Order: sequence, then C-alpha cells, then structure tokens
Amino acid sequence: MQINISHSNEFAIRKKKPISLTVKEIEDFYTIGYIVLRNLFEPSEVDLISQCFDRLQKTAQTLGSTQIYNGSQFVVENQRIDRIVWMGGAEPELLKISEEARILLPVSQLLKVNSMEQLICQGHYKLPGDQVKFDWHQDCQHRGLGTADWIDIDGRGSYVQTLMAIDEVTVHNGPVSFIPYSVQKGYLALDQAAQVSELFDIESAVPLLMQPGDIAFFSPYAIHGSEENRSTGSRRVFINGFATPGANQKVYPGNGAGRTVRLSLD
Ligand SMILES: O=C(O)CCC(=O)C(=O)O
Repeated sequence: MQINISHSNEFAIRKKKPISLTVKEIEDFYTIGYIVLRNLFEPSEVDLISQCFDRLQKTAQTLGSTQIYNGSQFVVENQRIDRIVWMGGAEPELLKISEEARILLPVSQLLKVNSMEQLICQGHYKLPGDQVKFDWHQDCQHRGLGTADWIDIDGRGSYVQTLMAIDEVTVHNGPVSFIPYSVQKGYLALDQAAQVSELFDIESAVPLLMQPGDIAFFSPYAIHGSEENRSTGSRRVFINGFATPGANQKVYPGNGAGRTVRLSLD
C-alpha cells in the first residue's frame, strides 16, 4: 500500500525546536544591526521551500511583466525575476513556514510582543546572469518611515526582517553585505543621498556567507545591499518581515499580506 504524505505532514515531522535568543544576541541585533542563527531549518525543510520557489519561478517566467497572479505579486521583466512578493499567496506552505516558532520566537523577543503583523513573505532568486542586485538601503525606507505609512512606535525600528538562505550564499553569488553598527545612525534617506559613501564606510561592509537553513535577522536601520550573482548557480533567499502592531499603515500586495501572526510554543 502506498502512503501519501502531504507537504505539511512531512514538514511537521522533521521540525526542530525553537531556540530563544540570548541577551547578547538581542544586544547585537540592536547595536550591530543583525544576527545570524545557523542551521535553523533542516535540509528536508529547505528542500520543500525550494520546491515552492521552483514552482513560482516557472510561473514567473511565463508572465513576462509585473503583475499580481494567484495571490502573489510577481515583479518580473521578461525572464528576469526581480522578486516575488507575498509568495505565500500562491504557495500557502510558505506562510506556514514563516509563522514557525523558530522564526517568530526570536522576532517576538526582539519586538517584545507575541502578536506581529507580517508584511513581507518574499523571494529573491538571483539566477546566474540575471544581474539582479540591491543598492545600499535601510528597510525602514521601504516601510515608509518619514511618511504616513510608518510610525516607529517602539523607537527601535518596530520591525524585524528575516532572510533564510535556500542555496548556499558565497562571496561569488551576491551575498547580502551589512555595514556593522550602521543601525546606530538612524534613518539616512540613502535614496536621496548624492554620494552614499559620504554617509558610511563602504569598506567596512561584511558579506553574510550562509548555508541553506541559516537565517539572518536584521534591524530596519541596518544598512545593507548586495551585488549581482557572478556564479553559475542560483542564490535564492526567503525573506519574511514582521512589524510591531500599530507601526504600519500601508496596504501590501498579495492575498493575506499584513496578516497577524502569533507566537505559539505548543
Ligand atoms: O536578496 C538580497 O540580496 C537583498 C535582500 C535585502 O536587501 C532585504 O531583504 O532587505
């Protein structure tokens, strides 16, 4: 007799236990701007996520131009995938992963809340030769700090971005690089700066080298960016972002974006 195991059962069977952040990790997040938790997800789980990414990649490459499709927003131009926004709209398994306690426990410790608004559930693919890169920025700018869209209600960012490596991230395939301690500079409106190099020391950038299943947690004030992928393999990352309730006023694209997620340690 053949027994069919659904994705969600397989996922539940193999999951690891959530681990609390140490006092030092919380301090590092708010002073250095980022921390990396290694090996949070098992290879079998990363493989399931990768299969969701593969299905969405196939869809993205048939669309040709940016549009909402099947509950997700595909930001694409011909074959180039810039990003897939709210991936969980089209692949609900990704929403289940993003509300896992291994992700939400650290986030809830950092934000000091048990319920959070999930604004981001996004995939960056960086396929070989696609030239996708991300200029130096702070995520608080994307959240709309300085506009009616965003209030930093806890005065420490009120937001945590998480980034899981799906493929190995090396120096050659466009790792995200961070400027350590830049979080302490506050909001710099880098998009309006004539020369970003006058605002921080680009030479101090640290590339985050990651194994599949590692997750970086970073502050919305941390300056970061990434170069294009110069390798022959993909560099895919799964990004989820969580806000303190009340900070965000903006409507994000995708079915269910902005949902409330609660930490559950059962
Ligand atoms: O995928 C990348 O290289 C950039 C990620 C990023 O900038 C972000 O998550 O804010």
